[in-house]
Amino acid sequence: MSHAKALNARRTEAREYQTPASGIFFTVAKVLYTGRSRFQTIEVIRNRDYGRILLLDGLVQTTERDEFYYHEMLVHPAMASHPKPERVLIVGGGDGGALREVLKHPVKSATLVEIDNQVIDACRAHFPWLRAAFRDPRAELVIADGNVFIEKTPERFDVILVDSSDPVGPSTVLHQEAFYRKLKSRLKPGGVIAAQAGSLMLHQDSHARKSAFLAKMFRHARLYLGPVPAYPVGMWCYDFLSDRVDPTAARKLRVPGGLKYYNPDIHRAAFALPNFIKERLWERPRPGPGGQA
Ligand code: AG3
Repeated sequence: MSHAKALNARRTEAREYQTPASGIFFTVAKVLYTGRSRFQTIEVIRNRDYGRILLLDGLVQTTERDEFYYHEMLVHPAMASHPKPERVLIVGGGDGGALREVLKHPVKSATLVEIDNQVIDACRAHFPWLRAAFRDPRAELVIADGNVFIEKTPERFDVILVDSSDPVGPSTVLHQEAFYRKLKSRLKPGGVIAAQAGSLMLHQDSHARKSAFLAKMFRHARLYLGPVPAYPVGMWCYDFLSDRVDPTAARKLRVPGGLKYYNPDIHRAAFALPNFIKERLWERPRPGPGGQA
């Protein structure tokens, strides 16, 4: 769902209508890129406070100023709690921020599957970390629909990261049960999935719907939170999924140096949820001391 205004290279303001009645705006210091691919409209603008901003169909995907809040929280909880993450898959994330974070770990390979070549081109030109990440010999880029790639690939991964767009509109399939079944079948034993899950306030129906099937599919299916200032309402959700790795019991988190947001205290705190969201999640009954649920 996009409420974006038409593209205009001379525009002075970019607004994301997060709902038909509220949202966020940025004054435009410069329009750096506008394009329309087979899949979406692509814009990169510059704003005084947030630096370069990538918008797809009028929705803010990443900003120079706050991208590390999101990318570190999508990537490191899974990577730091997996005992030995060697093969990593990123679905989406054409701006390369998640890839850059994955490469801070001693992985053997990091495969990024992005549907829209034009997003890669726009980001290569305007987000310098993308070029740097692709120079790393461990990084591999595949231009394909993530949903189709995951069906066809013979590979198995230790960690799969889903850096999709919102759980409404064109990315909806990446938030559905069939997709998660396929992802699970591509995990190595002991593997972990982390997926961006949308806004804490705006996507509550999606959290409730997803948690109902995810809790049946994985022994550990946990929603966790982190702030992202330029995303809707500023508070973002992620799913952590694994049959073996319990994110809140991991004794040793392997945290790379030089991070700006994530650390072990943040990791522990991120899994604490407010009451209103806990009440909406389908929580798996846990066996009590006498064996009853
Ligand atoms: N990842 C999720 C962006 C969702 C933002 N939604 C919105 N502004 N309505 C985008 C890719 C970042 N690497």
